[in-house]
Amino acid sequence: MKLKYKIMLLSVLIVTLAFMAYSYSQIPFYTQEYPAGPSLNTGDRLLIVAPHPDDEVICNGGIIGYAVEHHIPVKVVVVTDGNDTKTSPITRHGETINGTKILGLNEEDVIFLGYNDGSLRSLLNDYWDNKNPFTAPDGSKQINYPYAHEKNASYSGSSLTNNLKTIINEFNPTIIVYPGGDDEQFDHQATSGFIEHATTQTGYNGSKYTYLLHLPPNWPSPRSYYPEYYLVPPKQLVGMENGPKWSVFNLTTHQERLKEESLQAYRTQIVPSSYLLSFLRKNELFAEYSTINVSRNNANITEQDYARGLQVPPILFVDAAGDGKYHGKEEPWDILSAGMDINKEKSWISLKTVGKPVSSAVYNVRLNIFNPEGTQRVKISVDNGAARLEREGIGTSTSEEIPLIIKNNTMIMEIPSNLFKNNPYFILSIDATKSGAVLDQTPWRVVKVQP
Ligand SMILES: [Ca+2]
Repeated sequence: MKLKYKIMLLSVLIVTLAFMAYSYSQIPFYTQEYPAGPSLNTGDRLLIVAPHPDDEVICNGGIIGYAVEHHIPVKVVVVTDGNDTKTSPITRHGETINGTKILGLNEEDVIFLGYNDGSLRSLLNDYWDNKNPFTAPDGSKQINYPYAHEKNASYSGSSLTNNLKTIINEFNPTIIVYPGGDDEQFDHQATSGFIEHATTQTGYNGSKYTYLLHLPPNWPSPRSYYPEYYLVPPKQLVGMENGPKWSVFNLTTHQERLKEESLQAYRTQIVPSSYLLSFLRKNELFAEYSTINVSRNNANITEQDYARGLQVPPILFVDAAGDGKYHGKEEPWDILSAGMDINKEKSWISLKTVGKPVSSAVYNVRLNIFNPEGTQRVKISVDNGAARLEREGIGTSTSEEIPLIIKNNTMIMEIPSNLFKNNPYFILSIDATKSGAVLDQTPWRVVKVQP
C-alpha cells in the first residue's frame, strides 16, 4: 500500500475513534460514582409522597414497580388536587388511578389529600393555623375534593401536617420517598418541609429518600426522551457541605417499560415534547439529607466579636449558587450558606449571600422548633437593614426587633438562647423574597441541638 493511502486510512481511523470517544463521553453513564439505593427488603413498607398527581410515576414509577414485584407494601400520598386551570382534579385523579394500576397498585393504595395545587408554600409559611385558613381561588377555605382523605379539612399547614402524621402512624412505613427541598417548584419544596416537620414531630426513625424533578434550565441533561441514558445528579448539588447524598436505583428493562406505559396514562400531562419524558431513563435518582447536629458553644463569644468580623457562626449547610429565580446569573440576594452559633445567653444565626444585602429584598429565616410543650414557629426577617423575630404559638404571636450585624455579604442576627433550652430538634429554611415573590430559598433541613 502506498504511503499516501496508509496516511489516509490512519486519518479516517483517528477521526472515527475520536468521534466514538466524544459520543461516549456525552452519554450520562457515570452513575457508578454513586452508591445504589434505596435498598428494599422483605419487611419494608414504602410510602411515596407526590405533591401533584403524576410525580409518583415521573420520579418513582421504577421503584414502585420494583416494590410491587417483590411484594413490598406501597402507599402513595398525592397532596394536591392537580387543579391547573387546564385540567380538572377529577381527570387528574383518574389518570393517577390508571397510571398506578399499570404499576400494580390498587385504588386503595393511593391516598388523595386534595389541597389546592400551588398553595402548599402558603400553607406551610403563612396559613398554619386551622382558624386562619388559606382561601382558594374559588373562595373555599376547606377541602371539597370528592376523593379527599379528610373531607372538609381546613386549608392550613396544621391540617396537612396532621394528615401526614396520621398516614405515617397508620401505614408505619420503613422508607419514605418525598420531594427534595432543592426542587425549585414551590409545592415540591413545601411538601419536603411538611415531611420534615411531620417525621420529626412523630419521631419517625425509618429512612428518608428524596427525589428531584424541577431544576431548570439545564437539568436533567439532556432534557428530552433518552431512555438509553442514565439520570445523573445536577453538578451544582454534588459535594456540598451537609448537602444531599445521592444514590442510584437501576431499573430492569421490564420496570423501564412498565414506567413508560404508566406515564403515558397521564394523558393531560405527558405531551410528546414534554421534558417529563427525560425521567424515563435507565435509573431513578434519590438523595438523602442528613440531620445536622449543632453543638453548643461554651466559648464566651460576644456581639463585638461578630461586629468586628472576628467571628462568623459555623456553617450549618450551603445552598447552591445561581439557583432560584433568574437562574445562572450572579445576583446579590442569592443565598450561599446558613450558619448558627448557640451560646449560653445569646445565639446567632447567619446568612451569607452572593452580594451585600439588597434593600429591595426581604430575607427570612424560618424555624419550626419541636419542644416537649409544643411546636414553636419562629420567623426571623431582615428587611431594609432591620431584623425582627416573630414567634407563633397556636393563637398567640409576638414580634420584637433584634440586633443585626452586616459584615460584607453576611447577615448575623442575634436571637435568645432560650429558644433552644430543651436541646430540641428543629427544622429550618431560609428564603429571599421581593414584593412577595420568592427569589431564592433553601431546603428545609432538620437540625438537632446537642446537649
Ligand atoms: Ca442559592
